[in-house]
Amino acid sequence: MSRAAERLKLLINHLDRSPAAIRAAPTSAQTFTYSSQPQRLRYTLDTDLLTPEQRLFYEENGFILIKNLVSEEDIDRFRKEFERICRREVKVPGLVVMRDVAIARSEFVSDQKAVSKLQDFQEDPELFRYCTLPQILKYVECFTGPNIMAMHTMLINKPPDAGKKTSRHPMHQDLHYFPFRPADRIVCSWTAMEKVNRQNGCLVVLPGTHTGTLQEHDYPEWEGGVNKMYHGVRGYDPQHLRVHLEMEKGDTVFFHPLLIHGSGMNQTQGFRKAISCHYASADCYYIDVKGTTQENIEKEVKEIAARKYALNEEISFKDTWAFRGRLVQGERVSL
Ligand SMILES: O=C(O)CCC(=O)C(=O)O
Ligand SMILES: [Fe+2]
Repeated sequence: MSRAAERLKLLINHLDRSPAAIRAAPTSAQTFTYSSQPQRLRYTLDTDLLTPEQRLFYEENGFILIKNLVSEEDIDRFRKEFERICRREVKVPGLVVMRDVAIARSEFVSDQKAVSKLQDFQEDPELFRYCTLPQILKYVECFTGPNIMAMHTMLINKPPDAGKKTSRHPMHQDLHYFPFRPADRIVCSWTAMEKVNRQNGCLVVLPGTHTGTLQEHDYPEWEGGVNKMYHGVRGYDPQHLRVHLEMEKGDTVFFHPLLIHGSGMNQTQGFRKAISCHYASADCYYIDVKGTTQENIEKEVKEIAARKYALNEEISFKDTWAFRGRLVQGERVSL
């Protein structure tokens, strides 16, 4: 048994007697109970990186925040590359540039300001470097295991709200977008590119919701409009504890794809930036989403892909993922 495992065993035995001891943050009533039969850890793997306390925190809450993980220098380089893309100085194959509904509809604004999100930057060597940073992959491995695929990449440039609250991101579970499983071997890393807080629309999470199931998602009925692909979870308990993840530049949160999360309005004049990647174990497998709550997103993604790649024949939901995914560690087994 490794040292960490030994420590963990000791800790769990200890916890059986004092459950309150490691509750680093308040959580709702559901989830982890400390019985005389220690529960198996199902959301984290035994690597030597996470402390027992960190593992238990993720098991119970579905996320973990690591301070100061990405250097200022790296973040500044990502920001510069983002600006080059906005100025159209570089052309990146496959890149999706999204514009905020309110801003895109308003009178002329310079390109940089209209961009609310970049997606699929796997062919941009500078931005994709984020997905390969060794200090990130070391954490990712605790959730995915050693064979790691970078499946989905985003740089979010949350614009100042134009008064219609369209800068909000509705509460959702990222697994809604993914036709691969198992969910427990998928993790998102999300790094603040500047200080994020409630004023500029930090992430909001509902701790413990990763232990639930995938819910039905759809466009929320918001008066000001909703950004494309920003589906929201239909029914969740509005009374559930919410945690606002206020972070400094370089801080990184890792979270489970079933964790219900979103982000609030950006009430500042600045563009709140974050960079993120969804990783999955290369041992994951694709599922058929026919007859599931994911049928609506499958339809939308297929339509967008057909237009984007001007294809005559239909592209499957699975293929839209299979060709965007990139191996970043280990062996490409199945995805
Ligand atoms: O950065 C944000 O505002 C949240 C983005 C998010 O959760 C997503 O795009 O899935
Ligand atoms: Fe998300």
